[in-house]
Amino acid sequence: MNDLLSAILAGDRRALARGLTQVENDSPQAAALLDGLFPYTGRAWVIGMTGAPGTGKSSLVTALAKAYRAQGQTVAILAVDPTSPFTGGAILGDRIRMRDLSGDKGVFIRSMATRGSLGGLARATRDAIRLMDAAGFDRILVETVGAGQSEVDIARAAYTTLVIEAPGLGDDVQAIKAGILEIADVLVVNKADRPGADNTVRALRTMLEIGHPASRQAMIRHHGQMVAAPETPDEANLWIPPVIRTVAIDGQGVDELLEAVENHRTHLALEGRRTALERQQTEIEVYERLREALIQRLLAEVPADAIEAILARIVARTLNPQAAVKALLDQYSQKPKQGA
Ligand SMILES: Nc1nc2c(ncn2[C@@H]2O[C@H](COP(=O)(O)OP(=O)(O)OP(=O)(O)O)[C@@H](O)[C@H]2O)c(=O)[nH]1
Ligand SMILES: [Mg+2]
Repeated sequence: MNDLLSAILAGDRRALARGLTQVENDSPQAAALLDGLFPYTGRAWVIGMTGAPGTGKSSLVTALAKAYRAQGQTVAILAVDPTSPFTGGAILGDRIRMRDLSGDKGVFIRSMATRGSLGGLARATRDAIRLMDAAGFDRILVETVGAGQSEVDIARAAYTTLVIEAPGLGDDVQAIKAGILEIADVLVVNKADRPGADNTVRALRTMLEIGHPASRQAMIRHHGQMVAAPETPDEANLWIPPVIRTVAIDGQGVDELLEAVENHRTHLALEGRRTALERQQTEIEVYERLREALIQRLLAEVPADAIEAILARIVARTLNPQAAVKALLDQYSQKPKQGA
């Protein structure tokens, strides 16, 4: 295990690939590996990229990776597919799309599919990012299809989150899901070569104005005239997500996109914002893990037929779910032992 650990820290790609497989399988070795690696993480900049199917995420990941390589940064790519239990067709397409990157030792590409629950995928994603981080990559690009919870999970593992839209996904405002503004640090309108891109940009800007008060300076009445209100320190502190147009297939706008990501990175580096973000993400992760661990610990004590009996009673309306949980906790939860 120590060999694998030191090989990953030394940037050995095969060791990294093996470590990632263990993380994906949630093996006991993976836990030991992560224990050893954790002190060496926190150096890479993690960029989450999410959006509806086919908006051009993989093409954009490839283009962004190339732009970072041109700057001399190393890049690891993690393609997370929450919709499929197999690394199937989409990934095969990505291989072709990302083929420009193959053979470059400064790029590492890995895909991960759902094993078991979505919660399991979120954990595996975080852990995979940590391995890539410890292996010394400067930038980690994490692609996931915008499928509800998964994009929020990715945002919780990334420092900068890009939300990718494309024109022609139906009604422009309808296609842009609510809640996206909360997770987007940079909004990308890809396929800007296609008709309708202007409408998509406009729709996003409108949503930003409604959702982000600081994105339009407040107007106040002053001596009978409407003038811009002075910025409050709080507003000056806010990051307003820029809207960037790209054409991933020919590289248009990719430099601007890279600049927006790096600006966000600089923004977070100031005034302890990054620490605050990490504190927030850490809290979520620790509670998630705690919840999972407590449930597993409890269920390890409860005989399976006892659970079955409880479920049957609830269905028969002779027990309600709240009372069932209370009874389980009363009967099985470990009380601190005297002297322990
Ligand atoms: N015209 C045009 N086509 C693009 C652009 N970017 C990507 N495409 C095409 O759109 C299709 C989907 O691109 P992908 O990069 O696979 O999109 P994706 O979002 O990763 O797709 P999934 O991972 O399946 O959700 C491919 O045929 C790309 O060649 C663009 O800027 N303009
Ligand atoms: Mg893709």
